[in-house]
Amino acid sequence: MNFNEVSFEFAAGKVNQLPESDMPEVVFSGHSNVGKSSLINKLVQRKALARVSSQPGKTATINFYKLKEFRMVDLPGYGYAKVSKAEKTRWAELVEGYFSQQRKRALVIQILDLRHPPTDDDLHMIDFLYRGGYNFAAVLTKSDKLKKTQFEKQIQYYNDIFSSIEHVKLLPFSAQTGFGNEEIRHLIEESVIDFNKTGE
Ligand SMILES: Nc1nc2c(ncn2[C@@H]2O[C@H](COP(=O)(O)OP(=O)(O)O)[C@@H](O)[C@H]2O)c(=O)[nH]1
Ligand SMILES: [Mg+2]
Repeated sequence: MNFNEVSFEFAAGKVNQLPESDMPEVVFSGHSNVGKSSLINKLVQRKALARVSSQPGKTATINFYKLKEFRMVDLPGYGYAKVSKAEKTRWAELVEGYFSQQRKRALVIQILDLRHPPTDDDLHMIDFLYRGGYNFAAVLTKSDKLKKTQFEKQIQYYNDIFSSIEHVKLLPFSAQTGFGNEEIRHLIEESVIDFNKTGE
């Protein structure tokens, strides 16, 4: 599957601005600063398709990137403490509005920081995805920051956390070294192919 022909397509700040869903979508969700933009850039081997460390708290949009066979949907990061209540409400309306639409969602990638336990917001999101029956996987990022024994301990920790959820895939990753990149691409490819076979 071609991951290199990619272009930014659209930023939606309101539910009624969401573009038509006429291609399989791969959705990226995570806490602000977890490394979502870095993951997206690494997958498509572009330095700055998704901006890294853009100012948190800036107007949150859902960004669409078009590839040959699917779209990447970059949800606004959540959990940034300094965001106003009004902005949090807007975030919730936008993201809930996105998920409430009938769309060609092939896969949701929930990004978590391998070094730390999931936050309450992370757990809320995971619960939402699980209950909603979405095909989702967890990418455990920033793995380069851990030494081998710590790495193994954290992988075990995350395995235990997710043990009650059947079939969820856990994928360790590092945007710095590229570790795990191939596995994530493979999962995306598989999910898009499966989606095209079985339809919505
Ligand atoms: N060491 C390391 N740093 C990372 C990794 N992924 C992201 N970062 C850093 O974490 C910060 C936030 O990354 P960014 O991609 O902007 O996060 P986003 O807010 O979730 O989009 C930046 O300083 C990145 O360079 C990783 O895998 N390893
Ligand atoms: Mg970002």
